[in-house]
Amino acid sequence: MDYSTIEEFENGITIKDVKNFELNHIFDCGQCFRWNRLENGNYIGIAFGKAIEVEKKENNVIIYNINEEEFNSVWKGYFDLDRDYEKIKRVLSEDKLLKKSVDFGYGIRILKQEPFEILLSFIISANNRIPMIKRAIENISKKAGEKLEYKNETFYAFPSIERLNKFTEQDFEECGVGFRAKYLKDTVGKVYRGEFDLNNISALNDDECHAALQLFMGVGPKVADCIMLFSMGKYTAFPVDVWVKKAMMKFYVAPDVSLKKIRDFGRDKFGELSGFAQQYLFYYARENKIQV
Ligand code: 8HG
Repeated sequence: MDYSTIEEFENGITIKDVKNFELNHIFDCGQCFRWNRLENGNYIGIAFGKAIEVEKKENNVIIYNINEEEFNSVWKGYFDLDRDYEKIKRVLSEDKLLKKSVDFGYGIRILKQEPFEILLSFIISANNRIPMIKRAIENISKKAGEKLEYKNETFYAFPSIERLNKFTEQDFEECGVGFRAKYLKDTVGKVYRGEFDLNNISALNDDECHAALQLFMGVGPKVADCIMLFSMGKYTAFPVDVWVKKAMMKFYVAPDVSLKKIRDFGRDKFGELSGFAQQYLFYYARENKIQV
């Protein structure tokens, strides 16, 4: 467990003595698209139908707009606070090549996000850039999501399956998703009609889950890895995008190795901790714009 106690106050909670928790590492490491930094360094994000604000003050983390009960039922799991990241970092740092990335992103935690939102978000992510992905998800939420008020500002929750099932391909296109509109339309329909059940997929073992996710249109091995890692708690996932490929080439493998081989290599090397290793590598490579 990476904190000591919770204290509730009028419009939020304080998590005391938090370890391995840095706002920019968590929210800017590529795993989420609905968190934005404010000028004072706090972040505001939308998840689970709420707008919440997070502040780090010395060793405490303050979450505004939730109470202790909501923390226990939703946010503790979302921030993966029951996990000891010290231990993960210790094991991964035994690899001197990986240690550099772990030291760089020492406050990363893997968020446990909502499967339906993450499924659509990472379909949008394919061959896309993070600012564009964020904008498209924001547009989709504005178009069909529930209005949320926080600090006299309006935010929009990610839309429900029912609301999104009413979207035409053109509705998606208007949100800036490009050629992925037809994949999104098809995917929402499959989930809405119950042809594909995300709870069932999530209950499969890691390899079966990875295969099952790829039955959705627009989901290949990389996107499936992201979905299972960021929303289903499956940590043998090892998503290989351009940045992870560069990092792996820099540290471990030859330039002509295929994405599939890089994935296999990473999973063999990092085992149950593959997903974590991948996140430290992604953040390090992208923030430092590494070249190989
Ligand atoms: O966290 C991520 N890990 C990996 N491996 N790839 C990611 C993450 N987040 C993210 O957006 N991507 C992909 O990288 C999506 C898109 O193809 C590209 C944007 O930099």
